[in-house]
Amino acid sequence: MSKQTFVVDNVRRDFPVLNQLVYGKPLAYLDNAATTQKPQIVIDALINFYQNDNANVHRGVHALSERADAAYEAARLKIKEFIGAKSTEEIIFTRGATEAINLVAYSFGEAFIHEGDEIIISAMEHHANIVPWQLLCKRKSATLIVTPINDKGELDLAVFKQQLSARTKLVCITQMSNTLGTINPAEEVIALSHLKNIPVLIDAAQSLPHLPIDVYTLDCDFLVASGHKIYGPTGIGFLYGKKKWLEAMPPYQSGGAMISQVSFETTDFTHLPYKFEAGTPAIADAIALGAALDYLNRYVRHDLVMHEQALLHYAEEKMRAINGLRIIGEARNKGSIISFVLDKVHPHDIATILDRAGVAIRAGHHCTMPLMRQFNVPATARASMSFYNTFSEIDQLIAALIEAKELFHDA
Ligand code: ALA
Repeated sequence: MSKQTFVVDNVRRDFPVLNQLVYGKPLAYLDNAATTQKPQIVIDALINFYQNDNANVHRGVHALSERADAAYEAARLKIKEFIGAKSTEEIIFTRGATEAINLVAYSFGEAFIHEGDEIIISAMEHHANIVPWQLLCKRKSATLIVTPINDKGELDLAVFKQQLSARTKLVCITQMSNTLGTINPAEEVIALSHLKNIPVLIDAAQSLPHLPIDVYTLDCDFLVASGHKIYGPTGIGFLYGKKKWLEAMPPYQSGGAMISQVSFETTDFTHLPYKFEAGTPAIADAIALGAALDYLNRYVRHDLVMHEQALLHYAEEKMRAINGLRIIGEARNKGSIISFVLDKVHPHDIATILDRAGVAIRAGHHCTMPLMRQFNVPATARASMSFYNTFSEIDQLIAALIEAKELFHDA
């Protein structure tokens, strides 16, 4: 299919929510790492499903059920193709990246983690890629090992290499930090781990919206992502897993749809991917996630990435010129996320002042409390850009930041 030329003003018209005033100012939505806005095609997919096709999947023979089933499975196929998986059997729908990680922690953990084993994560992980492993280690008397990062927010690969051992049974690393924007060298992490036959889970919740990913080339064993961060609905996401692992793993949740035979004595489970999809799934949301991927496929991904990178560099340069502003996370390879602190102004106050200027950012620990401790800050303010953002929105952000600074410094 031929691709459309990327023109930011045209793209913005596809996202109705962007066209509004907040406190009388044009909305500059710069909280894309928390959740992205939805193009009309995604909103239409949700409406269309409930208006015309609503039925359960894998159960009925009536027309609506067959339509729902076909659209749900078409969405799975779109994900498979979007990430370059070999088969739709390797794509499990989940509520999001968090549930996908929990699935692996429980199921892979049940089968393959034993007393004395080690699981490696990095110091920049989101709580969703820390806590499930912590709980698993507790259940199994295993040990959680943390790979450190340097002051720029880059993974220490030399230490990582030393940490890999015969005890290591799994490596779980984010491909792009939601707080620092750091893009980790996932290929190297995976290659180093595979040299010792250690499987790797990649948290792509932040990277998938910003980087073209091909799981086949990447050769990761698992990859997780959330729909709402890639222009789809909330409450839907997926786990990619190599078939050899998914087949060897026991079910995570049990109930309807994941069985082939049930008696009161015993149950046989059905095949992939349904073995891991107990109960009625988020059907409309899965279909709308497929629509979000259709939307991205209209463009050359590289063009979207280049625009986001240009916004990132423009914003960073302007921010560096503000006295007393410190950017947290200065990795050489970064996605379009900027965490920062401003002398004498609490991040929550920054976010509140910016909000009054129509600029939406996030302030807090961003579900990365250990990272806040490393950088010795209680919280940061965070601006995160998408391809639908503009340079004038960055100017709006910078003007509001200067205003915030003056307000507090003159006080
Ligand atoms: N993980 C999301 C964020 O970084 C919620 O804001």
